[in-house]
Amino acid sequence: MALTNNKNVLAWVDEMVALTKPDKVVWIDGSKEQLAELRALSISIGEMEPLNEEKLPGCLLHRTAINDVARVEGRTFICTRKKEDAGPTNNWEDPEVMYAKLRKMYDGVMKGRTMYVIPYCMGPIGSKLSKVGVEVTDSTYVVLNMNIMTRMGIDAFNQLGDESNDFVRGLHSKADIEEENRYICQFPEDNAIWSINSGYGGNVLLGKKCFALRIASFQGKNEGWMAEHMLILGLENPQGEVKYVCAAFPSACGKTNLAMLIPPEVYREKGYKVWTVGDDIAWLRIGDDGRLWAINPENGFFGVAPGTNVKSNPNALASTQRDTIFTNVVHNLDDNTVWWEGLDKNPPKHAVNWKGEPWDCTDGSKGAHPNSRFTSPAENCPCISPEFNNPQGVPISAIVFGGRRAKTAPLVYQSRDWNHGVFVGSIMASETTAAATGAVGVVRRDPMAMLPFCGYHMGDYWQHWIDMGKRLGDKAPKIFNVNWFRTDDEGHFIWPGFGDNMRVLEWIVNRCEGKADAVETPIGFEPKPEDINIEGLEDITVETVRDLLSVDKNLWKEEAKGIHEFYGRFGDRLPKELSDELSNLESKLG
Ligand code: GTP
Ligand code: SPV
Ligand code: MN
Repeated sequence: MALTNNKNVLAWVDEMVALTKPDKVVWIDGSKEQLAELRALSISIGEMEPLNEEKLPGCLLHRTAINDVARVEGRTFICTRKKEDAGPTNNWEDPEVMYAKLRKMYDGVMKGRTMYVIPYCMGPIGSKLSKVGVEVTDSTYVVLNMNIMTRMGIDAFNQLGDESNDFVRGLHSKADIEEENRYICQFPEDNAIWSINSGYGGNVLLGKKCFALRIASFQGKNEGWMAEHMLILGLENPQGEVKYVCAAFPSACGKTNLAMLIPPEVYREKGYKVWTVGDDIAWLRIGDDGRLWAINPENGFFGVAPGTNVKSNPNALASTQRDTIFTNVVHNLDDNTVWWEGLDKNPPKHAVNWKGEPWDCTDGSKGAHPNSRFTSPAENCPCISPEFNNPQGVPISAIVFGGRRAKTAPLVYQSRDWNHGVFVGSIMASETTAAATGAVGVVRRDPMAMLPFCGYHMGDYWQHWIDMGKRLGDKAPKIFNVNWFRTDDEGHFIWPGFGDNMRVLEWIVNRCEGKADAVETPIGFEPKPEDINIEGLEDITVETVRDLLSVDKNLWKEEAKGIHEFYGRFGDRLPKELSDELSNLESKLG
């Protein structure tokens, strides 16, 4: 039975039913009873496997098809009426052409299947900053994941109300999981997302990247706010004051880890603590006080499993110990639990790998897919911020950009002002990871970590950043860049990273409060090496920090050439402020 009187929702669901022709339609109310039924159903049809109820209560294991393990950027489209509105960094197709092509593929695709109608809210229920979506899908994996990642169920329809038409329409079908017919299509001008032939996270949990970034970035441009690929954390000092920081790193470059950071002992003793508000997406608006405020639109974490362990990220690991869905990890048959590379040094002897094959690690192959994931409720996280559900969000003091760079980028630097900070974000580059299909380890430009997620022309997006800065004036957050991934001649990471990133965060927050010194370099302000606290670190000396902060002018001159080339793609939509910043950098490099 329909759960809403909203005629816009009812008419759209009718249209989707007429197109896909499911045997049955189930409206998801979010009740415990309905979820228990769905879990049982999902297990009975083999989509999920139940895990050890004592060790991992409420947890489930899922394996995707072998050809369907990550986002597919080559098959992701922004369908705006005018091609130039999608910009040079997005795949584009005319909406009418794409709808016509996809309609043929969706026609009758749910025959013999059930359609689930999922109402969900991105952001705290009752917040003016939140937005509602409705996803129809033929996958129980999607329903059970959406239950963790969003505020799902009847509350979302209450938030929408009976009259509003402001909801994002998401259509998903697994179809036959055919790689060559996989499409992830955003129609920003229609508030619509059509996804077909995938059953993997970012392609099918339509509230996440498709809505909360691609559609929302377009909405934000038109409505005067921002949707960003950023974690949000609160850093509490010994006096109990909390400062909030947002950070944008590309996929699999450390957002979840930084968001859940546990400070090193020397900081913990003094009373420092980090609180997690979000680990992947931030929606940012200017508050009544003129400052920038952030909410996390999500309700859970879709985190990278490999490398997560008691040392690197105990908070993430703790979050996965109940009511979690594991995707593409190793199934330990001895005690019906899960394992992944980097969890501990005891791979299970009697196990099944992510492909569903018997596996015992002796052949040298990886048991878990490098992009295997956990979906965990935010409320499981031991350091979840008391402000997590605050409808106002949290005020942001600093914005941090970063990526994986073996050489060029120093450990940390600060931009001279907002527009220079927008420049710093726009020239971000990072080595690619397993979070998207394609080659891994290739350096590519990834402005603001939004290359795969910006729902409109990247030049207009940069202009929007510049305009937001004008509105914020002297209340604008300070902008920084970090790089945890510089390597030595043997390719080892020099900086210990993880909890020790606190040492860099401290300098960042102190800079925001005018409490720390800096030296000017051609690329921006840097700490004096002795101002990064290395107390308690074994292998790091002030000299190592000096090295990590070094700016190689020759590498940066090469970099400037690369930026020219990249900027050239944006034509007259490149804001003049940014080309001026590039000239300025070149003149400072000499
Ligand atoms: P998405 O969920 O794809 O957006 O990724 P993310 O940005 O949240 O990345 P995550 O925190 O899951 O980290 C991805 C990988 O980077 C993991 O293998 C981590 O072990 C590794 N990593 C995270 N932080 C650090 C760090 O400070 N230093 C080093 N060397 N590796 C890190
Ligand atoms: C990312 O790739 O940035 C992720 C995972 O957070 S996904 O949901 O697949 O986009
Ligand atoms: Mn992400």
